[in-house]
Amino acid sequence: MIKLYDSKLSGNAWKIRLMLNFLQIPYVRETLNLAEGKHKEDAFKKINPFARIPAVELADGRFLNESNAILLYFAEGTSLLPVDPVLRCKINAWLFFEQADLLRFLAYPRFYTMINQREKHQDIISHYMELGKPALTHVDKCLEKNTWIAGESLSVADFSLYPYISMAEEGGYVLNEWPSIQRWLKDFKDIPGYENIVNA
Ligand SMILES: N[C@@H](CCC(=O)N[C@@H](CS)C(=O)NCC(=O)O)C(=O)O
Repeated sequence: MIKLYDSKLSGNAWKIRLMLNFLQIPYVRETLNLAEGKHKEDAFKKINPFARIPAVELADGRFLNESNAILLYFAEGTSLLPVDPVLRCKINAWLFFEQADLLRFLAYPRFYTMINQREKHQDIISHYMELGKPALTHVDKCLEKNTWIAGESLSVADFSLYPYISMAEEGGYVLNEWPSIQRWLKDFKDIPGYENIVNA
């Protein structure tokens, strides 16, 4: 059985649960409390040398890490990842964009809000939001033309971008500014196996 190492409120880990559910791949969870710091210990670094979640342990005992790399692993051979190299390149481009241009700028304002340190980190939050807004506008423009992030089919790119965009308002973004993103967020919630980040 596949084991997913996650934490309760991690959007990066939510990406993996959404895809495993969609693909109906059974898995068990080991949910870490990141505040306890177990992920920084040597034992966990054998699971993920980057000392972060998410990580996956395969049935044969090998490990996968980095959320988008994990998504690609599970999507291989499914409708979420086409065989054509140009279409794959288009999807991969979105995965790189998510890591470089979106993740940090959406996740940190939310994180500082969650740990009640918004005031302390106001400068970095404003800076990140200045960088995050044009990236969201880029996503919105693309979704004006396409049903899904990488075209007319649901793909790995949707699973990568959905969690942090859907939670952006928790960090102070106002998603009304991006109507096509709002339409896509609604559509994504209807995919098979969808579950909220906290499903309890
Ligand atoms: N680029 C990584 C980022 C993973 C990441 O930032 N994970 C966070 C939780 S969402 C974490 O484990 N943070 C703990 C730490 O950095 O100490 C990915 O996409 O998987």
